[in-house]
Amino acid sequence: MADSWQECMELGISIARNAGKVICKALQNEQSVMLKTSPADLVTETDQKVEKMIISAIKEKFPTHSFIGEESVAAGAQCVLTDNPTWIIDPVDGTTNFVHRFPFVAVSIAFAVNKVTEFGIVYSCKEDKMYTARKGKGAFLNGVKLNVSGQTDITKSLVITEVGPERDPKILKTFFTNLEKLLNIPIHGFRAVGTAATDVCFVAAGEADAYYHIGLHCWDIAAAGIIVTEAGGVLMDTDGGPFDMMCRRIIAASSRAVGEAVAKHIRAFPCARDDEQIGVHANGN
Ligand code: LIP
Repeated sequence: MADSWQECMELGISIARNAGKVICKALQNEQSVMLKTSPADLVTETDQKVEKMIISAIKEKFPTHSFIGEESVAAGAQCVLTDNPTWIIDPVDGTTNFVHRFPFVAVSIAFAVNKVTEFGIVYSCKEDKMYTARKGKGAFLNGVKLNVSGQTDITKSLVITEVGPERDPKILKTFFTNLEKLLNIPIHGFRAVGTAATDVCFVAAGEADAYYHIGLHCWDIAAAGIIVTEAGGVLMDTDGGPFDMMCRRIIAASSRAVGEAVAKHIRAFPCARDDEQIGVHANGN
């Protein structure tokens, strides 16, 4: 059967690479920084410009497709995944890194049909690392096959997490309590890089053994999610249950054993699903 989505994936890769060039060029200039839901939830004109560029380039070829974009949702668009072919886009994953010129910034583009992700693309533009995966066809970094570490022992694991833009004292207390419990297992260590998409790709590449985060969004992890599963990893909710990209909770791990060990030691704070927050970003509350 002709691979009907391959053309979409090839277009997505080309668009991601071009978007990465725009981001890297913009890194040389001072950015006008705006705030979204908190004093640490940043957005720049580059985020908005790159998302518009990605969406218009795709619409030119596929005008009937749907879109979920971080900055479109922030401007009030609905964040609802339908059966229609849908592109899920984070134009600049790691915006705070971008503003500070911390060298981990990624373009994240996923494509879903009937609510199933067909492919994911994460382009870490400063590193020139193109992570890709097609459903059932493996995961790759610049064309080289990716495999998770396969680590099954949490006490031998390097774990990645992020605090995100939350500064609510109760949320921060939960974050640090979770981290303390994991460190006391003990795990080998933790890292926080500031871009969820790249964090998950580190697990896919076998460079870390687990990543967990509460409070991120579907656009942060839709693409990296298929990259880590196609690399042999597992995705789950932070309670160990089935992963749902709209529920804003994720564990990505080298093995089910490590993922479940993380789930056993952490608890989530309540946060509304992406598809229930219609327009919440628009007015920041
Ligand atoms: C970012 C995530 C990161 C998180 C940041 C932010 P953005 O996404 O990728 O993991 O720590 O707070 O949410 O907003 O840069 O696309």
